[in-house]
Amino acid sequence: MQNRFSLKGKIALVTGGTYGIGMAMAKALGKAGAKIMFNARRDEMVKKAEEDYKKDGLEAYGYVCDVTKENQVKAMVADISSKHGDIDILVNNAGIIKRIPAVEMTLEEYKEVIDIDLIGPFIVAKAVAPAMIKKGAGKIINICSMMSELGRETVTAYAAAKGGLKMLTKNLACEWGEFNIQVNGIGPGYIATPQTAPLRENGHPFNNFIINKTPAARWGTPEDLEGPVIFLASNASDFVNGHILYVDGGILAYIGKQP
Ligand code: NAP
Ligand code: GCO
Repeated sequence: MQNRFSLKGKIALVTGGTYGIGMAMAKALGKAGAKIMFNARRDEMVKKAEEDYKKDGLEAYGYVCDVTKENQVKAMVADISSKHGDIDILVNNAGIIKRIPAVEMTLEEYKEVIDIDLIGPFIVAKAVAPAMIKKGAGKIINICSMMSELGRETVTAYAAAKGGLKMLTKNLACEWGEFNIQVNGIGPGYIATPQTAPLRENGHPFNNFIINKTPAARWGTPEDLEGPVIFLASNASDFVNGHILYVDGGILAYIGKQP
């Protein structure tokens, strides 16, 4: 049974793997046997992350690549294929959020979130799919969100992107399932990373709000996503397709603690 979860000999690309959820998932995939490829936009962060992976004894190769730039993505995928082999596992993790009331958000701000969080995953999936189709196997995991299902004030662009990412996941699953490519999503709950730091720190009321909305009564950690990503990246999930696995401590099941 353990072999079902082994990633030995696999090439995994995790976008946005320089810190946060992406790095945690990439390290998990590496510890399960995969060779890690990762990318982000800032060269200094890519270099720092490579050192971090090495400290954990993991073989990881970083690329400075913006997921919204198709030419950069194609060049990265081609370089990985020529130096290491075709990508077996793609985790579309790179993403941003802008917390701005819709009426105040500029069109440029809205488009930037959609570009990175929804168009980026399409660009990268489209770049890795031909080799997966040729091989007759592949795993694509899109990192969705609570906002793939729920809304809240100030995150309109992000919710639109993550809602779209849920349906992109389901539709690619339909289109590529016959080639033995499983396309699924992970929907993390509220996870303690730099992205959510403004909501947790300096006594922000959102901190207790989320703890009261979560049956697990805590914020998630990036490490909480290690098992789910190994499951969806491994043969253990070969008949799971078009599924969004929510790793949220129960938020989506809960009306919230009685006052
Ligand atoms: P984070 O701490 O802000 O890290 C984001 C990562 O993505 C960084 O490595 C960043 O590096 C990279 N990135 C951003 N834009 C990029 C681009 N255009 N091209 C390439 N890389 C890019 O975020 P996180 O909290 O770890 O979240 C990771 C993913 O999980 C996101 O998709 C987020 O929406 C999702 N998520 C987060 C939570 C949460 O509570 N934290 C919950 C649900 C879902 P550079 O800036 O250097 O490019
Ligand atoms: C917010 C948070 C959330 C989390 C995550 C929840 O401002 O509401 O940033 O959007 O990032 O997506 O699943």
